[in-house]
Amino acid sequence: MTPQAGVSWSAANEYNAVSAGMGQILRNDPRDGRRGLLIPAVGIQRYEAPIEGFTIMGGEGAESMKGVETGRYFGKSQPRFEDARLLTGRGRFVDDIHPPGCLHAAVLRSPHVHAKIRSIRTDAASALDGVRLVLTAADLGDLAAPLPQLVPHAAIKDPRTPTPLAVGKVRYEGEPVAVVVAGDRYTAEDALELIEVDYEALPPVTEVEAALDEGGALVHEEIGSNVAADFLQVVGDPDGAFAGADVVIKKRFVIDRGASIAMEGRGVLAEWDARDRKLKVHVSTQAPVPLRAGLAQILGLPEHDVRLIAPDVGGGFGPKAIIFYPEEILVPHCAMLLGSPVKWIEDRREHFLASTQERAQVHQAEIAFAKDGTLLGVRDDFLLDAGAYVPYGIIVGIVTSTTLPGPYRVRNYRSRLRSVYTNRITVTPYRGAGRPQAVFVIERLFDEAAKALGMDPLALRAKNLIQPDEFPWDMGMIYQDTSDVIYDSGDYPACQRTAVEAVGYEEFRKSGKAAYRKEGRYVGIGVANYVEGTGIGPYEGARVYVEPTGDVFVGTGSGATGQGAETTFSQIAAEALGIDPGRIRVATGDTDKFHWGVGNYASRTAVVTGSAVHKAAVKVREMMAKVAAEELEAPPESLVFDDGHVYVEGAPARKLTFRDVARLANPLRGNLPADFIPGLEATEFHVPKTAAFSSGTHAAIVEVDPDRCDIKILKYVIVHDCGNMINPKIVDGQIKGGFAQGLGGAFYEKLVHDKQSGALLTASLMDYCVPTASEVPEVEIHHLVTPSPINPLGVKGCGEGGTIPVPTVIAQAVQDALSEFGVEIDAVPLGPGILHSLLREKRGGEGEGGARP
Ligand code: MCN
Ligand code: SMO
Repeated sequence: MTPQAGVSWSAANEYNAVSAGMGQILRNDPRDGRRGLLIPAVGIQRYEAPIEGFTIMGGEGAESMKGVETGRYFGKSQPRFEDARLLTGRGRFVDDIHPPGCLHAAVLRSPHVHAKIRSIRTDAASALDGVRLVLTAADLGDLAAPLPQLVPHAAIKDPRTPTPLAVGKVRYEGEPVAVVVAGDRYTAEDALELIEVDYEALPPVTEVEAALDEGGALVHEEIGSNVAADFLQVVGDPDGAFAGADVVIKKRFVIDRGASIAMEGRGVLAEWDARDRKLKVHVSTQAPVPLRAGLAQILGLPEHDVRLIAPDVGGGFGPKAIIFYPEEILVPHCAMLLGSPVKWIEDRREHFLASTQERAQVHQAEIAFAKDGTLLGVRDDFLLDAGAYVPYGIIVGIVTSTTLPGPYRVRNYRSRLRSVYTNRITVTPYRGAGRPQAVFVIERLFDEAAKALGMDPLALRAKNLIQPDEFPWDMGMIYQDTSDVIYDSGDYPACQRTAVEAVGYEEFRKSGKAAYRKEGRYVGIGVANYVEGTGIGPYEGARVYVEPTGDVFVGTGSGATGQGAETTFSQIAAEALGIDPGRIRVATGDTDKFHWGVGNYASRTAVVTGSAVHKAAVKVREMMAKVAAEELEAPPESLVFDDGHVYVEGAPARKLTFRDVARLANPLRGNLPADFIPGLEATEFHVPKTAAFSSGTHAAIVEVDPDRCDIKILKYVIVHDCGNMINPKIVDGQIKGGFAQGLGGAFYEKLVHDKQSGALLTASLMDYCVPTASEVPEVEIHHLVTPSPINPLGVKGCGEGGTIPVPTVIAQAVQDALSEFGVEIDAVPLGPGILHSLLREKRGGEGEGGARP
């Protein structure tokens, strides 16, 4: 273990006194804090049982792959099984399901970002022909209570979560105020217009810095402040480090909000069987199992009478992992009241207003170096726009603060995070989840420090990278799942080197840029490193079962939103069992098929669910070996599992099919031993002790047109390390998709709000420009593989790495391209409008297309 100055929790406490008791550290005692953090308020995640009966396999890494023939299916670019369905229009999304007699819900949403509700009149709406039900908070009884908090962080003393329908006040534009159910959506929408709400508009709280002003408007008056949490992590002696520094760079960085814009919006379909008192709910969600547990609890039903199905989900990207949206309670409640199926499908405008968003942060950050370029310390004080509620605790902020040190030897670090309520839709993770901001801050600091030190920015980075022989590297912090931030493995110098060579950095610096200038072109280069904690806890599980036909069923509970889980989990089970993945069927998100798990977010399922699938498959293989060994009269160790057959090594003539073994394992007669267990079935869980840390470097050469203020990416290189790859083609797809979203958040997508009212002006795809195929260039991907030593598959996650450093790299390259103008880019996303005003400022009031330097 790399020696590190420990976390100075006392400093955090001292700090608490200063901040008048608002701040709280995550934990004083590691174990207490961990429990406090993990146990959700309503007991949504019942991880206790699996943890207890669980045998930890972590730590042995490749060791546990022994006895498993590796590389036949695992590691191959097997085409995705789900694509045949998805690409031919046979996917089954929530809105593809049409139960007979289904009614349709529409939600009345607040037009104000902040207002008191004086009164609501619904009689005209109720009287409209075809309307079956109109509900406001007053009609909800106990259900009008705040929704459960997903992650109750100790740092948030008095956390606020939304109520299913607004009670007395609305706190963001789009907040649900009433729900109408009718025979069709048109009628339901018409009825919404007949509901009369008397609002008293309140001053909006929209900018985090202004939200701290004394005497300003409060999102939650009863708290007395807009600060939801004030949280500090301290590593080593940051103040000492700064006191002894030769060069200190201090800057303010601003990252604005972005929206995830999944192709399929959210959707809920609830069917209530009044006779059997069973509820079936289809939800477009990333977290089917916790959602079921929460629904059962809130609606007062036994869990096994609630079936939650996440069918095909057309993108989740984070906001569908929130667990409790108002509609997810309202729709089942209406179905139970009416005894008919009820469906609600989010439209695009609703998606902009009522699906969670992320990114907005303001950092005051500083970095300290010795004059030889040795990194001494980092201090960061940042405000996070939390939106109106904090169901996700301070997860995004913790991820930012723990990601900021990146691949560098940051031995002295202080990170203060204030999570601030605003009158905006709630913030929860969105692909990258707090990391794009962190990378922007640290990488921009490095660039500015390099200038001050007179060093090449990449040489300065290289000098301070954690070296391959320094793992495990303890960052001295606590991660989002309350595990310690301990980097498990990586080769950061190789990542940077590979990217630098592939993009042609030296050549560009030496002559490339000047050559472009001669042609009158403004071209710049950007390079950024990142480290990403993936595969976090608490746990996932899997059930592997050999059908009587010899085919294999794999049940998992983490759901899937397009990542290819059916394919990769098949490959993992196939590898362990020795059967073609095509004969394996994977269930991802149906609580009738597997009812333990947490969800697909934080790039965690390859590591956590994947490891559970592997363990369960290995267990089933052992069971099969026992049965087959008896039949073939040979020791189990001598058996070969190959292409759905089992035979004794060297004697393939006499082989059993999986079907034979399945039948032998479930005999209809015979003298069975007292401890006999029928069938070939095993359930296993995986509990990661710490995250598995993926890493990478992105590098780009970008041309800027200073008149049109547009950019063109001439070259984009991604070096990516997610350990062993289950399916390299899927990993590439994840990286490319992530890159496209990163690029959107770097340059094209911008949520613009009205300055006065705070209302969103870009709530459509006409105004919020998601990049299309013409903006997204081909990327050159290089894989580096440093297997994770802390899970049996040696894998790390890859779902978000494509997104994380993109805004940073684009910002760097644009700044470099425009270096003659002296433009400094300390805010993202960019965009033509912003480039235009930056340039106009520098060109010194000479108006449009002013003088060149
Ligand atoms: N994989 C692999 N080898 C590895 C790591 C992963 O083959 N070493 C495969 C996995 O088996 C899985 C895919 O790559 O098929 C992504 O795995 P992982 O990184 O574990 O991410 P999750 O499955 O947990 O998915 C969540 C992640 C997140 S957090 C966001 S946000 C995001 C992302 O996935 N949302 C997505 N990628 C997405 N892709 C699609 N199509 N849709 C989304 O909503
Ligand atoms: S933002 Mo991804 O669902 O962690």
